[in-house]
Amino acid sequence: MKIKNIDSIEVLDSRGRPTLCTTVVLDDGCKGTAFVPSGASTGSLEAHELRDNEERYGGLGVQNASENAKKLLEDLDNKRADDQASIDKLLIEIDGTSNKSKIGANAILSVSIACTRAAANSLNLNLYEYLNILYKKQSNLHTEMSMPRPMLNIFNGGSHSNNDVDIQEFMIIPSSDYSFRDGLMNSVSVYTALKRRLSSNGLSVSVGDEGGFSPNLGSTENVLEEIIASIKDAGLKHNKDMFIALDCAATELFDSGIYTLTGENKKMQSDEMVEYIQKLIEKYEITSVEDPFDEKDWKAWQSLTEICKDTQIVGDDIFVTQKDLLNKGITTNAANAILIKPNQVGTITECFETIKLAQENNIKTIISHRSGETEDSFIADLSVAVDAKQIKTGAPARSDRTAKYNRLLMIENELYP
Ligand code: 2PG
Ligand code: MG
Repeated sequence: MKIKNIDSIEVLDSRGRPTLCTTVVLDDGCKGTAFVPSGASTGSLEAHELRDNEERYGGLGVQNASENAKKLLEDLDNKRADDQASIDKLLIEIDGTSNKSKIGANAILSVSIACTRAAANSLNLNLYEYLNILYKKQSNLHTEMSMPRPMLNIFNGGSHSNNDVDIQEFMIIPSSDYSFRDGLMNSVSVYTALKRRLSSNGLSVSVGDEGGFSPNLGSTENVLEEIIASIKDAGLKHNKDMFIALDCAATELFDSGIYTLTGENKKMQSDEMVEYIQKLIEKYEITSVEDPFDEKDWKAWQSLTEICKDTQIVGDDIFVTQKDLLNKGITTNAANAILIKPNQVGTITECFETIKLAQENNIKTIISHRSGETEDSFIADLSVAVDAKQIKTGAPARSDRTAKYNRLLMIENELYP
């Protein structure tokens, strides 16, 4: 299974922005194709997404990245596709920068993922089975595959919408008492109930970037009230059948030491923001909060993690899937969970290293999509393969999001028929 060709073209993501579609071809005729996602609320230390900055597509073209991906054949020609660690090491060395800015993390990730798919095809294994074998080999852990609980973003605010809601994501999480398929079905009932409520109140039911509804509701509390009412409308019990999670994406709300919530006319210092989040958690029995503070406001992170011990405090922009930052988070007790986004770090091997570090230190893992997605469902297989237990991949609507849920339904049917 030696690499014989790499092809890469510019395609579109769910926001209509260019992204890469890269195919690795092996000498035995097997192929693997990967599409790269793209974020809107990005952490400053994420691996670099190479854009052309030319006139076409408003500067967002990825023709240079696609040329770079194809050129990688010069170094990868004849290398075994199942030697993922060596391939990723080589990709990192060829780029040579600390944030993959020379070749572009988008080019590198597309090749890294395409190799895993090509190798799985060559070995005649399901992608999740192959990734599980690879993860066990690279991490030295005895990882059993498992179905994740989905975190479904049913209401979009922040930079994923143009409404007046400041918090970026309002998510529901079905109870682990349910199978994946039943939990997803319950989640759809809540999504549909919310649509009905909004519609009957004369509010818009058009959706934001991740498929969640996005009318003007002003305050965070108004949205939470609607979601809790929708859980009830669906005949389910909040905190028994269905749980609530937030992604505040607070780096976007922070400027010169102040958090600004325009929807509720609030300006807060760091310690006031800690109190605000703590009150939300208590009043609305929220079980998971992602990026409650700016990526550099480590003190606030530590305070909340200390105060709200039973709540999942998830680091996204603060860790950007990188093991050194997660290490700092572990030693300072800044969070108790991490979001894993392959394109924040750039190779599958580095992703695995961060997941291993989390799992060995009792940090919960959530495999995540980006707000700009494609039909690629790689993260569904990844979440099963590394026993992540949670996946965040948007509303149960729009094919860029349902591609992942549908893939998980197929995997569940194979693993637990
Ligand atoms: C997030 C993500 C995905 P984006 O903040 O967690 O929901 O958004 O891809 O825009 O960073
Ligand atoms: Mg986030």
